[in-house]
Amino acid sequence: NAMFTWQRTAYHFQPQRNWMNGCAGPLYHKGWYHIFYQYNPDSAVWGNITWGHAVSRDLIHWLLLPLALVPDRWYDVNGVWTGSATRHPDGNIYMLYTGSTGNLTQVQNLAHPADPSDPLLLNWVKNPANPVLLPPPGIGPKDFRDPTTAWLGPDGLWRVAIGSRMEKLGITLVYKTRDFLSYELLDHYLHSVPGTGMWECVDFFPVAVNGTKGLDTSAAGEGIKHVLKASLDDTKLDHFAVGTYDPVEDLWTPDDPKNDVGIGLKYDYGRYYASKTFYDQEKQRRILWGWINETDTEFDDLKKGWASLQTIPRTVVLDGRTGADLLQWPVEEIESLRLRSYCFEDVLVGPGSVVPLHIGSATQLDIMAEFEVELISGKKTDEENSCDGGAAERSSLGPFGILALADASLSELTSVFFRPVQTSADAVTTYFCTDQTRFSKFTFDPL
Ligand code: DQQ
Repeated sequence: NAMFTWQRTAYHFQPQRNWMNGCAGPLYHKGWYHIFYQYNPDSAVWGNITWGHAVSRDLIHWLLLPLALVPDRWYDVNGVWTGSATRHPDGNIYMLYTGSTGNLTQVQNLAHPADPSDPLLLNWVKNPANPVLLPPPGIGPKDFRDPTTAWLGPDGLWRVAIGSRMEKLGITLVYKTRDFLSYELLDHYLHSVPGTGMWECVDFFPVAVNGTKGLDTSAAGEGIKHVLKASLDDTKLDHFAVGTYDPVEDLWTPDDPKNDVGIGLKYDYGRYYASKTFYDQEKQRRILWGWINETDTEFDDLKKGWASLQTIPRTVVLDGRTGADLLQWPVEEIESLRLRSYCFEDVLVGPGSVVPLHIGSATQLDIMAEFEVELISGKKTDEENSCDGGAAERSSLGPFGILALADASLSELTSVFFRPVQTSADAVTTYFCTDQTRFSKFTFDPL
């Protein structure tokens, strides 16, 4: 019989074993990048959610540290959930996080490093005033979670946003605070979008209209746009929109209502959820973490003993070409992992062909590919289709892409491909797809 072994990843962040979901409180402090991550120390399925903690000098190589926050109070006994860090001018770090209480009510709690001068922020202390925020009237006790990093307003008060819903209306509540202990709920939402349901893991951050530098979360005013993002509980997809924030009225308005939060652009069209950004004040970057949840079953996860990854962190800037989208790119530190590279220019990929690219053997590949497609103007249009047909279904212009993890006979492979669909004589919609129906899930070690 063959010994099944599931490949572990080589360079995506994951703990040694067990379940991980979205990150929390990412920050840069005294020479170290910190990630806290929701973790189940006891099993490879969600539960007993605790904050794992790791540090890195380069966002690529990580050192696992002891658990930072465990569910050991009545106000977080059913889980230390998503939270965010605010680096305060007083030199302290204010960590707000959601606790799931004994009766599964979601409340917000405050924690601080025991010693803010410790570069590793090893020990954390929960504020005796916890919980500092309870679900307000009209908000469901299980619809009140995931506080954002706070930002400073022109009145000298901090703002914190928390996603929620009213029926199917996705909403973002905003609280004002001076001390992170007592809060005033604003009498209006920062923003809301009908039909989008519960907004999890809300993120709200400024981006520079010109240039590629990241901005501190409190930046506002001329030459700045604000991104509002929500993880939609109903669809498990991360949506964002670019808009304009009025820091006096505490109102955010999408620049393009057709691309509002939850109905327009997504950060990523693969497995990607519960993302969160932080401002890297060392290199003046806005960095985005995303959680890659599994596509296999709980049985598989228990069998292999681990579940989920974090994406390679990405820098995020406004797309200067349109001012209406974001450009994301893996942090430059990832290039330190590249040992050798091959470049293939002007490879012609004819219809129905598979063109092998000979690179010798490799265990991990970082592939950058550009495809040029010649439009056949005036061609009959394809009926609108998407990724659903997998890599086998053809449209007039594709699909084309990469066969990754393919064995020599091409019986096992993972397709990553583009499918342009000519929806009218000169308009094309392009889908970016993966087809995992024939992917190689095991490596066989025949005994
Ligand atoms: N996961 C956390 C919540 C958050 C959800 C609980 C997003 O705080 O809303 O593990 O996946």
